Order: sequence, then structure tokens, then C-alpha cells
Amino acid sequence: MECFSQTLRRILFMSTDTQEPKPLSANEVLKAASHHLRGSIAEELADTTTGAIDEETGQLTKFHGLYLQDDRDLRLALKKAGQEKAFSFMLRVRLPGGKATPEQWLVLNKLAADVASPSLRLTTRQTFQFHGVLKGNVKKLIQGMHQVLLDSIAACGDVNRNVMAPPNPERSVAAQQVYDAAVSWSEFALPKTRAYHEIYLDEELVAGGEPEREPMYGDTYLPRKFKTGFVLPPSNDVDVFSQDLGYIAIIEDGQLIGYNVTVGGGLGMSHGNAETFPRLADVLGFITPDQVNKVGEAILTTQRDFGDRTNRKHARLKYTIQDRGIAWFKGEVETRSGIVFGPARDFHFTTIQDPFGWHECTDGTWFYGLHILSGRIVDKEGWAMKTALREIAEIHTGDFRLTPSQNITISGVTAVQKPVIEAILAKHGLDKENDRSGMRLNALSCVALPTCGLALAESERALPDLLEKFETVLEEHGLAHDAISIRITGCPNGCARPYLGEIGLVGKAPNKYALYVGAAYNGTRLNRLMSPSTTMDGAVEMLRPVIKRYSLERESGESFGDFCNRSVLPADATFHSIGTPLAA
Ligand code: SRM
Ligand code: SF4
Repeated sequence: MECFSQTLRRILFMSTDTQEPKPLSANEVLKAASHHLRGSIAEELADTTTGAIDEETGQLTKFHGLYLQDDRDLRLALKKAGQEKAFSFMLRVRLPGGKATPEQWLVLNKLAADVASPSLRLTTRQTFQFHGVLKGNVKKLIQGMHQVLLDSIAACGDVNRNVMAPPNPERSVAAQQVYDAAVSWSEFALPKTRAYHEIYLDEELVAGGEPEREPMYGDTYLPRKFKTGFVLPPSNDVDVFSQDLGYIAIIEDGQLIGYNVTVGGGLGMSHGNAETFPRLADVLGFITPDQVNKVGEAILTTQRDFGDRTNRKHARLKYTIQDRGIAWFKGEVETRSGIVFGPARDFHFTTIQDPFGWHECTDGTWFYGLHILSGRIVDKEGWAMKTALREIAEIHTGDFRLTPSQNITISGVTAVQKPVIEAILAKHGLDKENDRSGMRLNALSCVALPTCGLALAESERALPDLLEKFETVLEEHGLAHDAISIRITGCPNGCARPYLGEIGLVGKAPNKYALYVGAAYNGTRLNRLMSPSTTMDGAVEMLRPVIKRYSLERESGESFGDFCNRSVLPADATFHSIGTPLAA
């Protein structure tokens, strides 16, 4: 087996490909020394003297979908009392394309109650998160998930993360092929280390034999996280241009004939650091369905070998492409894969919104799209979402599809079950969830406080109030049912893809947000800065006259984002600039 100093020399050499040698980021050293993501995770999870694990070990557990967090609402009081922070873990499930069986739903629902917060949280990448998992419960949770063939391998970390794909509740053949391709790529790009099985599932270490290898990743994995999304026009529900790697399905005469491949999307940035920025992906060209994994591997390994391992804020694929150019990148991928891209085929996106309510499918089944604000599945008085979904899972014979907008569709419903599901939703006060304003149905928020360690401002907890304020203004101007996308995050990392919202609020400090407007509703243009810092009320007041003007002056079919882009933002408002406040 390669020793640590050899590994370090090799990765140091890799990082010096074009420039003066720079020190590797601390995470590179950590990964190299981790014995394929084992480190001292097992020992630290077994240590009952603290609810935490070391910071460095916490970097490694991310590769297993596990994050150390603490309840930030309690921080101050615990500090004053001289006590340890209220530590617990967040666990993210790997669920390509967001498909879960009723049996899986029931097990996750019970695990949330028994060993977590007890809410279930649907994410913007079509999976479940558990919060509030105490150290002593981590293995119980992962072992419980394993019983229904679910895992959290590579749900986070410097690897290919949960692969997104159209939920396909309508059960179309082409969408099923796209889903199968997403699952295949997810499996193909999984790390090969048995670390997860040994640490959490008590798999025996095999003595002797071949040394463990990571054929695609190498010993230090990728420089940074890597995200893939498959999409089926005309819906751009997965926001394909925000993905490191995207596959846009091309359909001719009802048949899937291949994909346009996109690369270099990514949204994270840091306030005040102009070297970090959101970027929409470039279209590389067309490939046939059988070339998906080969091209994906060439893209992933190009990033593995050329991504910046010295600066984690500059380590995503978007910066590799920005620095070296798309022509160079395409050439490298073609050489590695032996596949020459064809000219990109035409495609057209019209929407990002999930289909809500009942829809009949060609096979005689039905699906029901259910709006769930911020994807939070919990029971509240008069709004028992968690109980309702459990009761549905108990009788449902189809499946559940998690959507990229934090909603679900109950799919494959028989005509007999349809009224039963309707009755369950009505019993729990959920039958009117889809009769909400167009803005609410198109709202996303990240988790933020109290669990996210990076949050600078509220997001999920602030969204209901923000929506109510906007809804009052929209109603005044007859726009209650217009689809206007609004996305809010507690920091600039971009977890609810706020830079693709027609309205985007990005947290800077408690109740201070940068306000962005003017993205294309279909996810093909970023928004731009309207105000560098305002409060939530300030954002509503700033947009009040814009909403009025939109109701009076919009062109036929013009979306709110297009209107702001055309007639509200100054022509020179850029994404980064400390924007000129709106003079409307
Ligand atoms: Fe995210 C970090 C939550 C989608 C960009 N994200 C985090 C962490 C793990 C905070 C941390 O590192 O300590 C958050 C955990 C909060 C909590 O308490 O649960 C977190 N991200 C989320 C989720 C749950 C938001 C949600 O409310 O649904 C989403 C989980 C997706 C999943 O299932 O895998 C989530 N994160 C995204 C997206 C959107 C997407 O991928 O479609 C982005 C922007 C796209 C992108 O990656 O460019 C995103 N998250 C980030 C970043 C910034 C990355 C960057 O390149 O700068 C961070 C911070 C980091 O990696 O250092 C981050
Ligand atoms: Fe946390 Fe920031 Fe992501 Fe929100 S956007 S979940 S605050 S990292």
C-alpha cells in the first residue's frame, strides 16, 4: 500500500501541474492520511465522553453523509452555563432521482421519530435529511436505513453527490430511461472504499488480500464536491445549469436519442470575495445514451487531476473551466473518453415548477403532486404532514418521488386508492396545500438556523412570514396566482439555488439580506444584485412598486424575472457589483 509520504508527494506533484507549488489545503492532507475515509471515525463515534467528534474527523464523516452540528439556538445559554454545545448529527440519504418506496418511507419515518429530531427534511437535491441525531444513535440510524437498502454513502464530501433526475411520476418511458441512466451513473461513480460498511454496518475487515483501491477517484478523491443532474425538457426542474455535470435528455419522435452534456455550473460564493461567484454551465455537445458513464468518468477525472487542491474556495469544476477555458476542457474530455461530442441539439425549457394536484397517467394510474413548504415534514397543530404521509405510505402500492423543489409526488396511485389518499389529506388539513399563491408554490429555502453551522441569517424559519408579506402585495395587484419564483438562503453558499430565483434573498447577518432579482423563470439566466443589504421587510417594500409596475406594464406572457431584467435593473447591474439600488 502507498505510504502517507508517497501519497503526499504524489498529490503535491498533481497540484503543481501548471503553477508554482502552493501548499495543499488541509483537507487534501487529511484525505490522503485517512486510509480511504476511515481515519479515527469508529473510535470517536464510540467515545461517550463527548457528543462531538474532532473537526478533522468531521471532514471525513461528510463522505458518509454525516455532519456534526450543534443547536445554535442553545449556544449562548450553554456557553454561559459552562456546558458543552448541544451537539448532534445531520445525516443525508443517497437517493438518486429522489425515488422511495412506501416501505422505505415508513422506515425513515420511524427512524426520524426514534433516533432523530423527529422531522424529516426533503432537500433541494431530492433526498431526505435527518437532524438532531445523537452520537450514540448514528449507527442505529444507518443500520435501520440499510434494512431497506438505503445508504448515505457519498451524500456529501469531495465526490459525486446525490444524482438528480426528473421525478417521472407520469411514468413516461423516456423519463424512466433518464432515471435509469441517473441511477447507473450514481452507482458507477460511487467510491469503492468499504469504510462505510466497516464503521457503521460492522462489516468485518478482510485481512490480507489485495490492497483497497479507488480506481476512479484515487486516494485523495476530488478537490471538492461534484454534482450531477439529468433533466428532461421542457421542464428544467433540476436547474441543470447549476450542476457541475448535466445531461439534458434529447427526445425525438418520443424516443430518447441522447443527451446534451453541460459542465461547470455551481452557485456557491462568499460575500466580499469577488474571486468566488455563481456560474451557469456551458453546453459541451451531444452524446448517445450508451456514452453517459464514459463521458462522466472523463469529466470527473479531468476535474480530479486539474481542479485546484490548494484553495477550497477555488476548487469546484466551474473554476477549472473558467481558468482553463471550455475548449481546452472539451479536448481533454474527448481524449480521455475517446468520444467526440456531436453538435449540441436544440432544447427548450419552459418551467421549473412541479406539477401539483392529481394527474392521470397513460397506464391508468394517477399521481398527486403535494406542495411542502421548505420540504419540512413534521406534525403541527391542524397540519399533520408527517402523520398524513405515514398513513398514505401504509396503504400506498406505488412510490414516492422527491422533487428538486423540496416537494413530493405520490405516484402510481390506483383509482381505488385515490379517494382514500384524498380522505387522508383532508383529515389532516392538507387538502388545500396546493391552492396557495403562485409565489408560495415556487418558493425554496435552505435549512439555515438552528442547525446549519454556516448560517448568517434565518431562512426556512423566516420564509412563511416573508411569503405572507409578499402575498398581501401580490393580491393587491391581482397577481396571487402568478408563478413567481422566490428563493432564500441564510448565507451565500446557495443551497436553495437563490441566484436562479426571480427574487433571491441571500443572508449576510441577522435579518440582513442581499436582494437579487431578474433570473429567468426557466433557470437559464442568473439574477443580479438589486440591493447589497436590506431587511426582509425592506425587500418587500423595495419590490412593492416593482410588483405594481409588473401588473400594469408587463408584456404578454412576460415572467416577473424577465420584466425585472428588461425594465427594472440598470443595464450595468452585474452579478457581483454592489448593485445600484432600484429607482422604481
Ligand atoms: Fe448546501 C453546505 C444544506 C443543496 C451549496 N449545505 C451545506 C451544509 C452541509 C452546511 C455545512 O457545510 O456545514 C448545509 C446543512 C444544513 C442543515 O442543517 O441541514 C447544507 N445544501 C443543503 C440542503 C439541505 C439545503 C436544503 O434546504 O434543501 C441541500 C442538500 C442537497 C442534497 O440533498 O445533497 C443543499 N448546497 C445545495 C445546493 C443546491 C444544489 O446542489 O442543487 C448548493 C448550490 C449548488 C452548488 O453546489 O454550487 C449548495 N452547500 C453549498 C455550499 C457551497 C459550495 C461552494 O461551491 O461554494 C456549502 C458550503 C461548502 O461546501 O463549503 C454547502
Ligand atoms: Fe446553511 Fe448557507 Fe446552505 Fe443555508 S445556504 S443551508 S445557511 S450553508
